[in-house]
Amino acid sequence: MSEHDKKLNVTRRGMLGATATGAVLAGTGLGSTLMTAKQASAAAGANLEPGELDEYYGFWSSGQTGELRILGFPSMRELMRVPVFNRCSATGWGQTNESLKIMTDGLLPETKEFLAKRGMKTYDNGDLHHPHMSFTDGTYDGRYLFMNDKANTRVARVRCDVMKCDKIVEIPNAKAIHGLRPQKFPRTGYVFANGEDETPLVNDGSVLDDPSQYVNIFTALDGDTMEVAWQVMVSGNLDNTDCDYQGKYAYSTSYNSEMGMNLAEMTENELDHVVVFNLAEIEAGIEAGDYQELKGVKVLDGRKGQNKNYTRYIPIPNSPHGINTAPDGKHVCINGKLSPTVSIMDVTKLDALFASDVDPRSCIVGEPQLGLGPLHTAFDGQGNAFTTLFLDSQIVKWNIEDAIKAYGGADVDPIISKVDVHYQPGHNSTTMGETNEADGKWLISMNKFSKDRFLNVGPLKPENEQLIDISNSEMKVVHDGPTFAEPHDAIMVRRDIVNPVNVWDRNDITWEDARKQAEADGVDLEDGAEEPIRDGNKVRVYMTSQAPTFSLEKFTVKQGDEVTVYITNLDDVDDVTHGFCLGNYGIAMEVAPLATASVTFTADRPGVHWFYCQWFCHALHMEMRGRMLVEPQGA
Ligand code: RUQ
Ligand code: CUA
Repeated sequence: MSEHDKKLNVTRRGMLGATATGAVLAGTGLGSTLMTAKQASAAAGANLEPGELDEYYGFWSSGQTGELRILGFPSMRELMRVPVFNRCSATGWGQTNESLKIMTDGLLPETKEFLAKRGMKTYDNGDLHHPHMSFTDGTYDGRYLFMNDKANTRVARVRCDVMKCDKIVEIPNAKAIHGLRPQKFPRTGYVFANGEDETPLVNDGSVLDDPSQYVNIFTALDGDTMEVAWQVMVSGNLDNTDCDYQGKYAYSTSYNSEMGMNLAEMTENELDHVVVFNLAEIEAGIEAGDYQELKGVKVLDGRKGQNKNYTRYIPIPNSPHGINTAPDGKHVCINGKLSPTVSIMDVTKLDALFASDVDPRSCIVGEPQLGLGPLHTAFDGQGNAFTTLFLDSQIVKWNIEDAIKAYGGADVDPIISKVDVHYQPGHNSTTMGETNEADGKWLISMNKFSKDRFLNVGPLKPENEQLIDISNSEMKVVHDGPTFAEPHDAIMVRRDIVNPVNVWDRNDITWEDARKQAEADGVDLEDGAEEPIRDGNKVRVYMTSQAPTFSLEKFTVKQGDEVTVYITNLDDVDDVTHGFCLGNYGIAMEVAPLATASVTFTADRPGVHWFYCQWFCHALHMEMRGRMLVEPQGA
């Protein structure tokens, strides 16, 4: 047992073991006070007492649901859903003017045109796979979360101060943004995003069924401005991506080096590759003007055979999927998927790879055989790695240094233990595991199938996420967590890093447009206006909310008017959110403490229409309502 194991054994397992005796006085960590049996098992972590707070924030993708989810970890209690690429009935995301601005500003002009023909302002679906936090100096800094949309080729950002999405950009030239990671060092910095599907570079129909003219695109965004900094054309589909702790390289797996169009073609080669991107060389290439400008973006040519110093292609067996940099800052695990191996790349050997004509495989320093279907690897910060085995339905714990020794010919088995999971794991994540502060406490296995683990809910089953205690050499599954479509990936962030506010700042940028419009109308948002302000057939209604009333009990407009309702919530109390729901108009939105929210619609139904507060706020919440009176046309 390592020193670390021993210590954890005392603080966690020791207490667990002591539950039978009723009470235990433990001398270290959590145990310096007298604990009851119940508290002791709570200290084991997964089951918190009512009112107890979790040690970590979990930020979860939701796959084809298109939202971000926040969980308390390790209790796995779902705390919040943050709408991003989806429409949300509760918050009005995708309907309020503030959210529509975020959802539409970053769309490509041709997309806006295309959607307008369908009567849409924005896409209302998304496929969110990879949420990752911004970094400073190799660890999370609590500023932002970044995430991809594979369905409609977008990247979004969520502000961690208010836990709302503030930017969504559609990436030009690329197709299907999949792998996504923020730069770890010196800071984010860049956000790296993989284009998974290959298409003609100018995809306007002039090239169709001629795959030889298709390319894949790697994109670097600026995490501060959310503008595309540059793109690199590559050969082969890009799958997952990660970057180093030195700020020099990013790298992406590629599962279709064949550039095949069907399954047989795509899996033909025994070896696919990892593409390594040399950030300094790419920046120098841009400086030197070695790019073409396409849709406002500088695109460099880093395809195979170009022999430029922007990229290198390292052969990897076979259709590699996940790629994960270890907290040691040196080793990168590339998960073989169709190969039972994980290839270990040494980042300190990458300089040589770009400087001379060395064999690209020279930076592979280990390739342990772990089991069938390795997809993703997580780390404990103590030299061990945890790899999901999709086909075997297992997690394997193995030692990186031992794997390197074995590759060098030593007679050591790097595999420490395996644990069954239920079933078919994709991603796994450890607490702080993708940072240089990995703490080796917990692992979550995100399993694609749950089959018989839960009550049957019909042909569509939940996925299953299993919490695993990794504080000992034997891993232990301690919790099953069913979840709906489809958490791919998650990060677990120490709670001291994340510090959201309780009420909005009145000066927040989110309702800047409302502020300007109110100013032009001579209205103070915090006072509201007694009467609607008419400007042709545009009518603006300024209201405030304070439990349990709106400042207007009624307002009158004419049929056919374009009405904008602005609501400012004057309640600056924790958790007193109001809403505005306009019956049979399909309108609803959230207005959190001290926020302003607005919504625009055409008053095309004459008559009396009640609006009400749809977030329970007060004993007189039911009474928090009013009327919109719509005078019929010609009246
Ligand atoms: S990928 S199951 Cu979309 Cu993250 Cu590996
Ligand atoms: Cu205000 Cu309910």
